[in-house]
Amino acid sequence: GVHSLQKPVRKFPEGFKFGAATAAYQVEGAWNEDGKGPSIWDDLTHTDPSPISDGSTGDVAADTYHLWKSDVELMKQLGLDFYRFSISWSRILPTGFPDQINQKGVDYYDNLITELLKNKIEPMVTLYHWDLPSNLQKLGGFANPLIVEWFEQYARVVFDKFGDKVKYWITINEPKQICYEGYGSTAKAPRLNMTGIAEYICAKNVLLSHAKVYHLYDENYRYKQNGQIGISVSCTWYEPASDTIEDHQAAEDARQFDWGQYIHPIFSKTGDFPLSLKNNVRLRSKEQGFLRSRLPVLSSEEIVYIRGSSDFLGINSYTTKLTYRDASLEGMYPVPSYMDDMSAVMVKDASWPQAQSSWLQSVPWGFYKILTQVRYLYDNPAVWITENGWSTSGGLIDNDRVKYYRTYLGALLDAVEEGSNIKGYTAWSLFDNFEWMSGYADKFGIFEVDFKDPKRTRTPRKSAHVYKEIIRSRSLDMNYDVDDKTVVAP
Ligand code: GBH
Repeated sequence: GVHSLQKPVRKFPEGFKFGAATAAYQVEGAWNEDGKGPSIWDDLTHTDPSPISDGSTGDVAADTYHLWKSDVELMKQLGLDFYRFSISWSRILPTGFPDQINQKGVDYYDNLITELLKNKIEPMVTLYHWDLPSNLQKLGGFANPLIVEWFEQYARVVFDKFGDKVKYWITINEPKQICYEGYGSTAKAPRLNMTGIAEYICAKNVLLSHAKVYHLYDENYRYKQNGQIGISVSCTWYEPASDTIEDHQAAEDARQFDWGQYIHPIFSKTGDFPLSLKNNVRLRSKEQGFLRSRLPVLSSEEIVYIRGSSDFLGINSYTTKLTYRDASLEGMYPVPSYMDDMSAVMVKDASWPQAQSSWLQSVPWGFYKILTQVRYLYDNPAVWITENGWSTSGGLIDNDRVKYYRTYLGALLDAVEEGSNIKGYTAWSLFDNFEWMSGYADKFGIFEVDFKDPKRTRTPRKSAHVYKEIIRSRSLDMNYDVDDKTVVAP
């Protein structure tokens, strides 16, 4: 905002941490090596690749399964304080269950973690970033309430193996994307498309799975392992498209569906799903002839069990949408469905800078509003920005990405200066990777990866040089410049 223009060089607070992130299926490759079992993403890409824009798979991806050691060297050169990555559940437990523990999978993560620590880079580990073991999906995945036990059993193995070395845990990456995109639509595996039904069953089960593993850690591991555990929620800012009450309500509904659905039960004083979400789904369900709301009830025990079950809030934030209400659009969404329950229309603004990913526009003030709302609504929780980043179609001179990072970090500093309790920031992504339905076409890396090269050569982009300087100086200098020649021909 205005502040960033006033001060060309701004310091980050004492102790603020900088990291970069990846996720197992998006970077590891080695999909069936050394005893790894299949996941729903192996199944999707192998059985019906048609929804993937370039027909690609994560079979090899950025090959971090083999390149972890030189990758840590790159992270060290970049100066990262921490590296956020996820564990592939089926690499550790090929069947999904703890009857078989795959020692080679354990060794892989153990080597990576040990190498990170040797180089003074903290591991921040996500337990689940969308790659459910295939067997568990056959049993219904997150639509089966037993997922809570399965997830706990998996987490137990992980805490036992790595908990002495890992001090930052994230249970689940982006519950809404798991539930709405995977179960309530076809946007992500398992593409269940049980609109208006499965995404809400999933929401309850995801929240309980998260809370179960939080309590497991809190009661059985924290006293000896002394780490912190939280959840990462994707937060888009929804800005009313006009000043009408209707558009303000539409934007508020969109926020509560998108992230309030998951943050409110954990971080609000009262717990439970947000009232507006409960009301919207209950009214629509009734109109449609359902005997109960399609949004499952959380019992008073469950509300208490979920409330407070996080040491910090992980925020993944990328963009902003204009939001309005339009009664004439009745019939636009399937019935029943999440989109129909929300009945808000979300659009882009042609004046905002556009990334390679169609959904992604640069709106730093929207990021500021997210951070301010979270501070206000949930009593200023400890926040880690666990993802933020920009996609291009390629190239090493990524001035648009540099600008995106700088302006978003400026917005973050605005929020910090107003009191937001933000502990750290994570660039998505360290490497170009398998960008889900966009395959390898949307490139998010601050390091380029050459996917045509069997060696998967990595090259730092201009943004990596700029990020390195931000980390080194612990400050944001809008005038710091990197000569393009040093980027292209180092
Ligand atoms: C993250 O999700 C993921 O955690 C990560 O794996 C992924 O690679 C990264 O972002 C980049 O995509 O506006 O209706 O078109 C980001 C989640 C994805 C949520 C796009 C909103 C747009 C839906 N966001 N999605 S829409």
